[in-house]
Amino acid sequence: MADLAPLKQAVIDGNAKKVFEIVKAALEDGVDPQSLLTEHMIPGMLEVGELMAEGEYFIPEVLRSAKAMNGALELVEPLLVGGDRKTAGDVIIGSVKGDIHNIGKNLVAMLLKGNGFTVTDLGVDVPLEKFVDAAKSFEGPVIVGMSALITPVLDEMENVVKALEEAGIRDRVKVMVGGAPITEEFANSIGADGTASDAASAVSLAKSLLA
Ligand code: B1M
Repeated sequence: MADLAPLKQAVIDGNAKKVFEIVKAALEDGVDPQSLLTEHMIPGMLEVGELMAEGEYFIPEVLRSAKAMNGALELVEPLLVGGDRKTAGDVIIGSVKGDIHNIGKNLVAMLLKGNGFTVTDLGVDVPLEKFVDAAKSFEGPVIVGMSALITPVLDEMENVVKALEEAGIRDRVKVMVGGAPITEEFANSIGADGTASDAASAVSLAKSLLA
């Protein structure tokens, strides 16, 4: 049986090889991929955030951890995403303009796909026109999901909501926002339709928004 104890520390150390090997061995042993994320890898990234806030870690160290995490996510993704099935709905997702964090956004996209949603991932640092154009390209209901991890970019979420209104498509577009600094109050204040604190809750929210 794969030894999972060192996985969190390997993420903190940014040891991509070790993270990849532990995750690979665990998956071969039949360990639940979601528990690898929620019990080991995400807590590792959160500790990296604390080390960054304390001035112990700087960008190079944080980037190493992010690369280690993203490398192993490639192993986890096919298992979370699963095979073909009827779509549960369409979701456009991206990290807003000015924000290049993508780990949380990628996890949300992965879990949505795993739950049958068709996901258009616009990537990071996405200008509002891209969100609006993508939403316009759908005729029926669609969710626009925006992720933000840093407070200076939060206004951009409100700008996108306003731009969707100005484009005359707000009535058929649901807006979902998320990321560490996002609160329910903030989501309400910008006119979003909902927020979720993690990827699993994002799936439940997406289901309820399109129900
Ligand atoms: Co940055 N960074 N970072 N960083 N970084 C944070 C966010 C920070 C909290 C660290 C700290 O100081 N403690 C801080 C933000 C402070 C603030 O503004 N409130 C910070 C800062 C300041 C910065 C820079 C400004 C640093 C600098 O340059 N001086 C810079 C900004 C760059 C930019 O975006 N313009 C920067 C850069 C970076 C790296 C590039 C080095 C790297 C990102 C690499 C990458 O993503 N590929 C990085 C990282 C890794 C972090 C921390 C350490 C980890 C983020 C992460 O991956 N978390 C982060 C500390 C922290 O968050 N505690 C930090 C794990 C991930 C699974 O969680 O992303 O929260 P999270 O996603 C969750 C939920 O939030 C939710 O579900 C996800 C899964 O459970 N969720 C959604 C997310 N999106 C959602 C969307 C939804 C629904 C739910 O619907 C659409």
